[in-house]
Amino acid sequence: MAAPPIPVFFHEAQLDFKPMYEWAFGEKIVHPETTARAESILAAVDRDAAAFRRVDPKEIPLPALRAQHNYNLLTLYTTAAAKLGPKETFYPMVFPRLRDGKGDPTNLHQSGAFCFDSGTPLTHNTWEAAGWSAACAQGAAEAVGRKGVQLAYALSRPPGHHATREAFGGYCYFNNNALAARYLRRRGRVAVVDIDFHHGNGSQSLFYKSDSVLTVSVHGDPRDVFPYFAGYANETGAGKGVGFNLNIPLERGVDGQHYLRVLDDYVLPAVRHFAPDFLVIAAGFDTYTKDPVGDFTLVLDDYHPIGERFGRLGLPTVVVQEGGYYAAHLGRMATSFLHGVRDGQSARPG
Ligand code: Q9C
Ligand code: ZN
Repeated sequence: MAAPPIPVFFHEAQLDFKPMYEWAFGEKIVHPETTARAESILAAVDRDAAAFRRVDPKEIPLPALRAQHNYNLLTLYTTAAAKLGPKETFYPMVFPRLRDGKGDPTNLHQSGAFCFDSGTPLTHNTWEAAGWSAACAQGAAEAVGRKGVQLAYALSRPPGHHATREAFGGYCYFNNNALAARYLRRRGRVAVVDIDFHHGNGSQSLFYKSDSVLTVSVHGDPRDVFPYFAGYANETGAGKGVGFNLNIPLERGVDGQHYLRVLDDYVLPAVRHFAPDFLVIAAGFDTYTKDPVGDFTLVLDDYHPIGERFGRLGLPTVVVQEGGYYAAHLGRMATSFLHGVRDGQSARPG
């Protein structure tokens, strides 16, 4: 029996957000988190109508955002929407040493109180785009949690895994994959596996004290790459969450064979041992060899077998889009990966 098409959650308003540039190691560069990324994925999905169907998300209920994020963060985004013109962009510049959530979210000059890096701009439609991006994750989680869909994909853009309860950063404004996990947690135990090139510091922090959500992240060694201050192997959880966070930092240059071995030897056994009811995959494709930000060396053909490994876990699965900046091939990476998950799910048991 052929598997039903995979729902792809996406809202057109996510295309209106256009971060312009970023300072990277002294250079002013075109911002890597472009609309072309989403367009590449949409084109690949539309070319493959037998496997995918597009779904418009419903607006995410405000209480769902408020349950996860400091209200000041929402106010800050609506402040940007109200105060910035369509051509304006605002980069936080002054960061108080302690981010205790104190600052005036109606004053953009204090936005550094709710932000941890200088590459994540506010514009007049950050709120709109980030809200719909979160809605995609919520919609995909509902499809899996409530409607019994085995695999759903949130084409979330801007991405989310760096966003914490009270701070944006790393191109992320709301933590989309954590919203999906939070939704599913009401119905069972959830494993969040983050395969973006960068450590999922936001998702880690949001579930750090939880024993009902396992967070696992495989990423470039934070001694050398963003987010620098989190992602180390000795971060294993706190309180009753001790043992429910797993970080696997890897050296630069890791290839597909090495990556699959890490999944087989560490990631999949940890997920199986946890025995979750649901799987959320924070799927970044900045592990690609041509990616301008990441420095692993995976090739296009690696993403199907990676997806297949996760599919063979036989769990209802939400895939949430994270990074991946080689836009021209991003659609092929995302769709190969999703085909892999689906093929793994239907190959099971095996
Ligand atoms: N341009 C995600 O992949 N900037 N975020 C590094 C080099 C931060 C990446 C500087 C990279 C954040 C979701
Ligand atoms: Zn990334």
